[in-house]
Amino acid sequence: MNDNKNYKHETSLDRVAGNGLLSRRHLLGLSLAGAGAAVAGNVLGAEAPALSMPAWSRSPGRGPSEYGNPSTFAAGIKRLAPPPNATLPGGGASRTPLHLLQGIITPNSLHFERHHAGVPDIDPAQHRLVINGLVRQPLMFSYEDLLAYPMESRILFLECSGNSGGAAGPTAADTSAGGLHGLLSCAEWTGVRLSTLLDEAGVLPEASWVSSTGADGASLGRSIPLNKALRDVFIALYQNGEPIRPEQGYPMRLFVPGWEGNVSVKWLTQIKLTDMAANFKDETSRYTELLPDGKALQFTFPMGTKSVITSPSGQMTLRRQGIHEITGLAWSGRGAIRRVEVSADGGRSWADAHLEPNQLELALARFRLPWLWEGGPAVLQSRATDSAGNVQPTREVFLNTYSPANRYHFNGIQSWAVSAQGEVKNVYA
Ligand SMILES: Nc1nc2c(c(=O)[nH]1)N[C@H]1C(S)=C(S)[C@@H](COP(=O)(O)O)O[C@H]1N2
Ligand SMILES: [Mo]
Repeated sequence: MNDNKNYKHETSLDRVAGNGLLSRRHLLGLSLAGAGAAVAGNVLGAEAPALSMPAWSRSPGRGPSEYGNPSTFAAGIKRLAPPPNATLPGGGASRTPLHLLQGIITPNSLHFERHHAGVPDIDPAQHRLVINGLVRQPLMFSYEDLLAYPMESRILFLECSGNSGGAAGPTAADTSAGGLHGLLSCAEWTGVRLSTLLDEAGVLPEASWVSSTGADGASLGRSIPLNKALRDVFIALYQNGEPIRPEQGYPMRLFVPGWEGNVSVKWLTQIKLTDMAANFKDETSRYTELLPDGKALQFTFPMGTKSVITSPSGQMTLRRQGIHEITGLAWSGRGAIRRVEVSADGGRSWADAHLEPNQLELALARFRLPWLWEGGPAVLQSRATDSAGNVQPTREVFLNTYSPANRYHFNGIQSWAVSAQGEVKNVYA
């Protein structure tokens, strides 16, 4: 057995902020050995038993298969899906279990879903995409037609503007990181640039907006300004290398990098060039942010600069004192992530977390920082800064900006409290 309190005598640990935060240099060659016994109970004692050969090492396993599945032992890693809603058939959302995943890529089976009227079962051979309105030459494409165009791939996050809305509510929900922030995913998306198709249609000089409509029962429609449509918007056909999933808009969706998820219209069937926004119901009565004076902000497109700690996080329990890695995700709809700071004392002191160099624009960033938990209470927070200099606001600053009823675009700093028993809980600090 090892003594997991060895760290108390360890002088080589580089403490960088209050309540046990350790330097990110410990992740980059500055060893935690010596304190190693505190990282995990993995030191073999003299009395260690001989290794025995498990059953699965003694005979051949099952053969190759056509479409792979996770280990049955990992079957608990699922989307957080609510029970079906009888009043809104097919409507609702399932969340990505952010606290059970690592890295930045969301596996397709765990990409969050938000449907206004369920997932249509579209036969690509019968699906059409029309481009019309203020164009010289209206066009119609089949799925096969689009597959013949030049494509490009980008790793991009997608976030619903209702994500983390619960964190703007009056009481702190007892939930997990995925439960609170899981209307967020990140994938490698491949498709055809919208500008390629608009060039072919010939945009007329009067056109200044692009409205897109889906082929689902909701006929969801959204308008975006033409300059964004020409800059980096594309029609996504592939998601992490395979055709996009029905839940994500098979056979094709609009993908609008960095902007609220609602504008990335799934099951895309029409793109219409206009000289003004269409003012669809989902950009008037919904997806607008109520302000303290009763007015509402319309067309708040980019998602805010934001970060969340995915571990340790809500509903987890730290089972031993010693060194734990604090890790999470950061992103911004206005650029790349440049910095993530972490606090273990509710925001009194902060330390820079480790980020990989060369962060991608409009993608998730994974941050990490070692933390020595000595058994006392702690409040863990993270704060992101993006390449445009935007800093994630406190919850209080966010709440003061909007009406108390607003639940969209929440990007305030969120707090996980760790009790002396090691229980981790969402709190308002
Ligand atoms: N046609 C259509 N497009 C849609 C929706 C929808 O219900 N219908 N939901 C929108 C919303 S609110 C979000 S957040 C994203 C969710 O994308 P996902 O389900 O692939 O995660 O799709 C958007 N596009
Ligand atoms: Mo959304």
